Amino acid sequence: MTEPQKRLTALADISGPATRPGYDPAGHDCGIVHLGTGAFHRAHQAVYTDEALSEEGGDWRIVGVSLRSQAIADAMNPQNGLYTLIERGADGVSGRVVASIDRVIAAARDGDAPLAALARPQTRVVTLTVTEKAYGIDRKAMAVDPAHPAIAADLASPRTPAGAIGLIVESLRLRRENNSAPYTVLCCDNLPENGELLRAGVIDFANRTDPEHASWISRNVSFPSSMVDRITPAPTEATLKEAARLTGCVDLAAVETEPFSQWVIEDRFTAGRPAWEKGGAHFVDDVRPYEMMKLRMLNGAHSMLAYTGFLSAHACVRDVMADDDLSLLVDRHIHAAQCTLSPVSDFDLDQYRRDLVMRFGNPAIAHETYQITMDGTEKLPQRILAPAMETLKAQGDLRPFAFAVAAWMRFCLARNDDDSGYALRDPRETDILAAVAGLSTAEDIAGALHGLSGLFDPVLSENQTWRALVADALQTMLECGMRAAIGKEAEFVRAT
Ligand code: CS2
Repeated sequence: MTEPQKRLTALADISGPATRPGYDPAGHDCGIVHLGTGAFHRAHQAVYTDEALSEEGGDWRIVGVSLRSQAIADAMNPQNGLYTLIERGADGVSGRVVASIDRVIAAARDGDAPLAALARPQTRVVTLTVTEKAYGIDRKAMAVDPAHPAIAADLASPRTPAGAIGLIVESLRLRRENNSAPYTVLCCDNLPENGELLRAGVIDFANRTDPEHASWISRNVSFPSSMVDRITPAPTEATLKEAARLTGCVDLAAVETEPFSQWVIEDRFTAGRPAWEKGGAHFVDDVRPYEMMKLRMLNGAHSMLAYTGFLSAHACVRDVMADDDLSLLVDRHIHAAQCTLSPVSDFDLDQYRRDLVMRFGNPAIAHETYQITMDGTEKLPQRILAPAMETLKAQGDLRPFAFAVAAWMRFCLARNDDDSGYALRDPRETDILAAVAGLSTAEDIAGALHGLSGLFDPVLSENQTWRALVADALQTMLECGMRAAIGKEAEFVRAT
């Protein structure tokens, strides 16, 4: 195939097998502002919105806002927001062009454009995928962390905010001033009770600057929770090449993902919403059982396999699953997580577990283990530590969770078994490296990391059984190397 030259700028440009949306984008105004227009949003919420627009129409196109990156705006705006969604399944590849995003604002250079988009009366829903660490909410206190860089900056100048919470608070104030009804705020990050959490952060932030506004928000703004799921690796050259084949155009904003997709949402929208159910979204009264299932079974196993897999030279999740010993430990972890859950109505958890193993093993998806290792301190509490604490309470088997935590601790040393180094990429990187500096024994390292402020609940960190299991697993990892430690752990599982 000759390489295409023309950039994707209009649906009429498409000359390949990619399918097109069933609507004319120009006929629909924007009704959603999305904060965090990365690959995940383009593989998930934007696709549900595309389906809703195709099936039901409505003024529901999306204005994307990138809080940090300018690259996404630079890739998408010259394409009028169009991009290719590539689905890679075990039995083939398919592509479609998505037209639900109108444009992307790069907050770092576009002045007050984010506030203007949020304050626009036509904006009726604000969705977010900004990653766990971007909120700056102390999850134990259910309040903002005034030391978080974005929170500190926005508390100092609340009228010119740059962070997610500051933008929401100020734009809601502008809307009140202009007599526009509030929008609904829908958090789509992998956090437990994400709507409730964001609500608490927004109200606490507002309280610190304008208590009357805080009380108005608490009375008038709805923050439903939602659970999102779709495995989406970072796009690569191969993604762009495949998009060129599918569209006959150059597409610098293409994303690739698995065929599976899930979105469970609490149906509390005060200013209307797109017909996301047309794209398969599931509306429920209480999202908690679904999010717990996903955070503990999928994301928990993901974190465990990322630390063990990365440190045993498995670049991708599919390579982990092709390693018999490690895939056995992944399945053990998923099962241990499942044991902490109450039944989820209309849902077969055993089937979910089998599906997860298949999804992780998808040979067509190159999902890097290193990508998942990022931000461990933000992910561990809800993914691994919460189910570990419940297992402790129920006197269940703590070993799978201790093994996962030991692997994270081994990763915190920032060096492979061959002594080559890598970046931790964790917001608490400095604390972590300072805590483990100069330590060499498993007991000392585990002791230091258990002592990181606010990370481990004392119920767990002061439990001797737990501490011994973590230290033993870490000891084997340090003494024998990660791959051999995996082998020994798998041998233990097979023997019991
Ligand atoms: C992953 C998630 O990077 C990670 O931490 O566990 O991004 C995961 O791929 C998604 O939640 C799947 O829906």
